[in-house]
Amino acid sequence: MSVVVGSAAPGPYSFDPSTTALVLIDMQRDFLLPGGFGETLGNDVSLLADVVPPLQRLLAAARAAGMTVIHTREGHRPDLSDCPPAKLSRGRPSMRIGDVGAYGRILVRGEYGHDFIDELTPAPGEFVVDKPGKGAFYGTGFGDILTDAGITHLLVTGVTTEVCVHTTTREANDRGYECLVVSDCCGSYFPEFHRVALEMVAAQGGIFGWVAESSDVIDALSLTPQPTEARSQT
Ligand code: TIU
Repeated sequence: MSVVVGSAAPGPYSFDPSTTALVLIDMQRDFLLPGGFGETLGNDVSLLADVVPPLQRLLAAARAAGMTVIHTREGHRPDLSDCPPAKLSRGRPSMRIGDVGAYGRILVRGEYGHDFIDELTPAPGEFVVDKPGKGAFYGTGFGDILTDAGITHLLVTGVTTEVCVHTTTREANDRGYECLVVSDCCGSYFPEFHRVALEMVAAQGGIFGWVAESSDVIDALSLTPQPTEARSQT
């Protein structure tokens, strides 16, 4: 059964929760916690903290509706063989990927900082995709997960709006997925980039997606019949 987010830009967004995945992009300690990679890049990580409460609410609503949930993590193998020089040398950070920071080796798989923040830990049965790049498709099984689950629509959330959220949304749209970017569930170290990145998604008639606030998505999801498991408990 499809539900509609009537307030979405550039126009109403219809989706069937059974063929829609909630995608949480890179809600990792390295990006969100003081002392992590985000901060070593010179960023004010407190700007990302506002994303957490609405994303927790949206995740709860998606779980209640029985939706597919996919969490991504940006990071690399301990030998950094999947981190090209073009990425390793990018910018002028005080520390680089693979260096030992406050939360272990920065953006290295298996390290404390690479893992998800405590508030948004994956539940059993949810997918975790480790990605070496900005987009969720490159070098991962993300595309196969979507195909195998019969997914046609994505609710895209996470950090940062203009980097990994944008790259993933663009890649997904090129592959035929209908994407809604949930505005208050995405965040950037640069408020202006966040605002403009959202405008870019919905401009030109929704050139690669839709944009809406989480409260309106949650309202739409509340109209979804509860999955069998939840129903049998009532
Ligand atoms: N996840 C993600 O967006 N990775 C970044 O490196 N983003 C920055 O904005 N730096």
